[in-house]
Amino acid sequence: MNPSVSILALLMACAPENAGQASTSGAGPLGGTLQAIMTERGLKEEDILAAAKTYTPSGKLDEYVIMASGGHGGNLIAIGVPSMRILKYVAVFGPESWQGYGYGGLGDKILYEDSRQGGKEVTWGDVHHPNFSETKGEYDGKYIFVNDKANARVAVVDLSDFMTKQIVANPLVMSDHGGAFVTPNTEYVVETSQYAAPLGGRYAPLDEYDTTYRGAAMFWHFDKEKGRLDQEKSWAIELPPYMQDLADAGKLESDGWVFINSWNTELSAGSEGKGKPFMESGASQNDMDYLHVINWKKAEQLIADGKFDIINGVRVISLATAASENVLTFIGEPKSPHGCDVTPDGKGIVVGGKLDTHATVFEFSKIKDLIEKGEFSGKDRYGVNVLDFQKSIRGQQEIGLGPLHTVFDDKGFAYTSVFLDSTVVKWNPNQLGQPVEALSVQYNIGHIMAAEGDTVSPDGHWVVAMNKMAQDRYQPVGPLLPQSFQLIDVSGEKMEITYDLPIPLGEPHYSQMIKADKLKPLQVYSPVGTNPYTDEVSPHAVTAGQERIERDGKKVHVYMSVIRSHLSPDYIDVNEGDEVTIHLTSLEQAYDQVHGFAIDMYNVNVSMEPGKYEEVTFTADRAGVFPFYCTEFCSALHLEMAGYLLVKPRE
Ligand code: RUQ
Ligand code: CUA
Repeated sequence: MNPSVSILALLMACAPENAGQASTSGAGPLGGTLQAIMTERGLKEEDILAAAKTYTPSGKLDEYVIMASGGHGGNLIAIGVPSMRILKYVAVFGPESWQGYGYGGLGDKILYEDSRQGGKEVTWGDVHHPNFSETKGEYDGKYIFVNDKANARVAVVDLSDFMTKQIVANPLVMSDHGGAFVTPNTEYVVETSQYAAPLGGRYAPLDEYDTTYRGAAMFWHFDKEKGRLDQEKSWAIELPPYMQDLADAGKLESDGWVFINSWNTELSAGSEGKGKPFMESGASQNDMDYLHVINWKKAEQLIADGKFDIINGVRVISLATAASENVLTFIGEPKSPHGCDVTPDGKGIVVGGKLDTHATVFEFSKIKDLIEKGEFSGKDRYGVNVLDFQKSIRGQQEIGLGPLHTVFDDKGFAYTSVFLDSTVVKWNPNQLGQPVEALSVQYNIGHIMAAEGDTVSPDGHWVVAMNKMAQDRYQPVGPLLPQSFQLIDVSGEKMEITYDLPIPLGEPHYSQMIKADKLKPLQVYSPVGTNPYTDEVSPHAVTAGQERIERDGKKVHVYMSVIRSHLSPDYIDVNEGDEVTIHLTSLEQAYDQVHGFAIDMYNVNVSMEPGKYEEVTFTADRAGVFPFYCTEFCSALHLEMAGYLLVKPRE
């Protein structure tokens, strides 16, 4: 729209009262009221325009869904676009009581057992980069994968019910960052290390940083039939201790390759207690670090040929093999690199630099050519071939101070987040030179995301600035402030901020935005008794009339049905010390008829969506009378949906 046309005038011209009239004098009832509200609230025309672009009337659905990392909240956040309404927090790496995740139900196995590494129980995660599953380079709406930087784990969230179905712990490294990136047909979910350490969780003093400390790129094989990562078919490549950072998988022309940046070719391990500089300056000495170029199709072949070692149960291509086979090659990248984003056509790789003013665009065809011809400019200290920087790049784009991440639209433009300048810079990766436009955002933007932005065909229209700071944007709520998303309309000639959304539960790192009609979520679990973790009807599910309590020595099995508005059986008599298992079946098949099941004082709490099977097991180690009840206001007689657990004391 031409901004010089008065929006107010337009609105009034459209008002039914003005139909057929040429006058836009502002006298009509709508115009009059709108004008009064604008005056009263101090709104400008562009505010009204932004509201019109994003306001979504009651009952209207959003066109896109964002799945955002919830950072150290350990969760994922589903957000509608353009309304920016928060739709759901999806519990992933930490317990969450609304979804009944981590309070005695079936999800506990995923959260507390499967995700253990070295025996420690970890109940939080630092979610970094969510990635949708892809088919032919397009989001297919089936799964989303996230990594946990803090504990080197990857989770699979099923988008049929927005539940976490699997968490795997990386057996090699202690922390990750370059994840969870998918290859264009979700053959693999890539997870690369961040802070180097001896692989497999061994001890070694910091003196051995250069000789013993290592990074790794883990290629988790995804079994699309089962919808789970297959640990047996997964493998890894050993990497130098250069602190690998962001990563991205090649697509189209560069399919079969993965790119990872890094920021510590200095091999700084901090002060080491020896008066050396902190990592902050120790790792910022060199003007260039190394972009890691990995030929994963070739690596897959090496694995098939048996050219691997086994570390902690994982097949690992050694650094020496990766180097000699050119499965791994390096190219210099300036300065304090961050962000590594492959262009939608797969031809370019854009790398930002936290201490640089440019984004560097690497040209895949040049890289491939140099590797094929064996034209290297040298080797790094670990024997990995290094390509000449100038011969590998398309060029460099002037951006501003501290470019980080880059996303793409449908018109061939790139949008880079610029942390220090607090701007979004629009530029053309095929026509490097002057940026097209810089938009100020509030403040210190980290990640940036675009509609369908990581696919081979981004949608354009919407870009989201994921800002790290928001000091004066929202009503103050104490020294810990929410993070801030700004929805930017990039469809017009100028970028416009249309909505500010505070994110009050963790610091998001990255997100993706999918066309809403690609998502086909379930309304109910069907048939009745479906175990959401197996997608099959549980052999322990009940139908109406089959409810019962069975006792086998000190083991008590309760087969309970859940339906408006009773839990059946509604009393459970056990002895102190008994091991109690309650098999719960929701007999509901009506959409949105959700119940819950909680036992007071026993830390038992599960969510019972229609048709769902759940199972809780606990030891009745506290004698007394414990009411249990339904936790969702499901019907007029919801309060009556309750019963008693009676635990008879030992003599
Ligand atoms: S990374 S701000 Cu947040 Cu995981 Cu670039
Ligand atoms: Cu069922 Cu409340």
